[in-house]
Amino acid sequence: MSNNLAEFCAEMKTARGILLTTHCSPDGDGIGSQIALYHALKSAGKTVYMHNRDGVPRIYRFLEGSDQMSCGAVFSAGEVDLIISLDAASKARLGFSDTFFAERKLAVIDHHATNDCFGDMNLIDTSACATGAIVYKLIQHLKLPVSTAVADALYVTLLTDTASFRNENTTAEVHEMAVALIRAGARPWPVAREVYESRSEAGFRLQVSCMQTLKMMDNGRSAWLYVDAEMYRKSGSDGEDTEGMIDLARGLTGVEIAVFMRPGDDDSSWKVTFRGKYDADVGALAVSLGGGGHRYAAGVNMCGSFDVIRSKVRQAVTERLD
Ligand SMILES: [Mn+2]
Repeated sequence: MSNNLAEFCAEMKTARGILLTTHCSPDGDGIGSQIALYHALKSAGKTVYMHNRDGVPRIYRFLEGSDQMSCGAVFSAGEVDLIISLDAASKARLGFSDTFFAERKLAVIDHHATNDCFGDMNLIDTSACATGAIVYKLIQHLKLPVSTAVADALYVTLLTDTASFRNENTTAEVHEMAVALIRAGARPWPVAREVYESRSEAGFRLQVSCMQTLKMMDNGRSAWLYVDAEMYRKSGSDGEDTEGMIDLARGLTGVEIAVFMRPGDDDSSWKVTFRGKYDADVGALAVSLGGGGHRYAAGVNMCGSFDVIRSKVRQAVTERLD
């Protein structure tokens, strides 16, 4: 990775305008990585922009600089010659058309094992617990300051991609990085309050309806939950309010694979999310259905009716548990 790191640094130094982006339906790792690198490069005097297709989820809007993020299918707010993609395993996951990338160099920073190296330059470290951990190394390599704003944003990437320091990717290095960030000014309690203790009443009511959809399959080895458009409408909630619901299913004893379904971006598609707990590799499961992700957390967008998709997924899950 070190050679790539040097190449990345050289490219960033010569770039006139840098655009930082992440995948659709961004998570804490994508948003935190964008914001951390934004502040760090700004402090070096670079012209930097942040943009992603869907914007900043409500629970991450407390991060300083999040109001500088633009969103939508196109970016036209400034001149850009280098795009840096953060935490996206494929170009398609960014959700932009080809014209978005025209005449702009594309650099990729990511930690997904399924990353297909779609950039002109690729900084991929599959051993990193979060893309934010790679961004941290980059910032250190560039000798840029880790301000409180950078520290909070990077802390969010660690916290969310390790599921609060619980997942198997929680190593001594992860805790060491967390210590360094806290010493640099990251605030664990205010961050945890914003990320995990700010569910709206509408979101809570959605969770109640979602929990009623629980189905146990494969002799209790898989647990299934979903929300649909009607539940959103009744409770006054949206897709952002589904954050963390799949973990309720994985938390059941004996469950090896948890599956969560919610409406996709259009009427004819569904987002299917997977969590694994023991041996079953849900990353491979998602890939077999056309998606991607990690060994214990993955997902796929599928077109079709709820029933058809569910039976397809059910078959794939059962095969995976054989
Ligand atoms: Mn990530």
